[in-house]
Amino acid sequence: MQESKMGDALHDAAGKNLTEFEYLALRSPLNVADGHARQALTSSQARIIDDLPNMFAKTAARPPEEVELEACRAYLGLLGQHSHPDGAGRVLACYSSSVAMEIFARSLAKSGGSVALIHPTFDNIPDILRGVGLQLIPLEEERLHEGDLDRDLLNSVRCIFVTTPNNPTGRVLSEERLRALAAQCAEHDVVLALDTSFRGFDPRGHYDHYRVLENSGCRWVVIEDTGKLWPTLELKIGWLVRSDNLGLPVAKIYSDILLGASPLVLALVQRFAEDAADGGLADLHHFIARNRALVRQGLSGLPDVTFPDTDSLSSVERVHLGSRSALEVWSALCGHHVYVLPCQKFHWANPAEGDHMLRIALARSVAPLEEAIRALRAVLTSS
Ligand code: EGV
Repeated sequence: MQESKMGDALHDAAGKNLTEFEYLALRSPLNVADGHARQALTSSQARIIDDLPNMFAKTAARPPEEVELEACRAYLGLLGQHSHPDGAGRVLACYSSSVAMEIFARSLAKSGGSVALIHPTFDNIPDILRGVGLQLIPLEEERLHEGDLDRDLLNSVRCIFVTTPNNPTGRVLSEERLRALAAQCAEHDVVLALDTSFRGFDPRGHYDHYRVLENSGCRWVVIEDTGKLWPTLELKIGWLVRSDNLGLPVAKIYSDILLGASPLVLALVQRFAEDAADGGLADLHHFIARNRALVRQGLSGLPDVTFPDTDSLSSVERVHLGSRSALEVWSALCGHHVYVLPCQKFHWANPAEGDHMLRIALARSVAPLEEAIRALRAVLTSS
């Protein structure tokens, strides 16, 4: 009886997408599942939040396009993206990067076709792309970093979609590889789409992507996201940035969905970006590095437990469990009210590849992270 109940629960769990796993975690203080920032505000960030009523009044008195332009410049400037366009219609502010992605996907789907999508990656990307009727071809992360793509692949797709730094691996597309990839996309008239939602955490992703993209002459979009960096209770912006020659009706489809993002949220993003430029980003990098060390040390010495993403600077950390089942460990942890993310669904074309891995969120306050890791250690010791 007990065994079959457990079997049913695991069967139910196996059908969930990553975000559905994240929903389960939202009500627990020991939520290390989602990749959103949930650590405490720093003292300078808390001062910005204290100033919200004042910001509201000031922002209400300004032209919205000016608020939007300044927020975008502050954020993209912080991350080294100095050559970003800021002309009308080239940067579209959305409520979230998933909304930006949906708008891009719908504009691409109007004329059908296939997309080569990085594998593994967060599963709402394949779900959004498939949801508008596009066919997907997995592009192995390893393959992408090795060298040029197959001409046959480039001839068979309308778009190459790359998450950099990738989620969950943290792997960053180098400037040299981006330049070569953009040249190949230009040659084959393939749209190059980048999702850079995690770039804030990794200085290797702070070279000026827009200079490389603009110089390549390829058709491109970049989806930028402020939502992973700062604990702003889901007040965030996803920007859809595009090349002049994109040739897809993104602005039209944007108009179907949004009039615009909130100027108050844009002003908040600007203030957080300025604070980050003033030392906050370096502090955040130290904070994440410390939490990563805490996870690795907290699980050290356990037989067959390893950390596959040796060089990752991202705000998530994968743990390989050896022969242990990720779903069983996930389920045992739920019993301790600790929520992690099993990795199957990141491997959207071959979920079994994620059978023995968990993802731990690092953008959390130290005390709950330590408590979650103690529980994980106990579960792994007895399994
Ligand atoms: C992460 C979830 C969706 C996404 C979580 C994420 N958003 N499904 N629209 O933001 O790594 O946990 O990216």
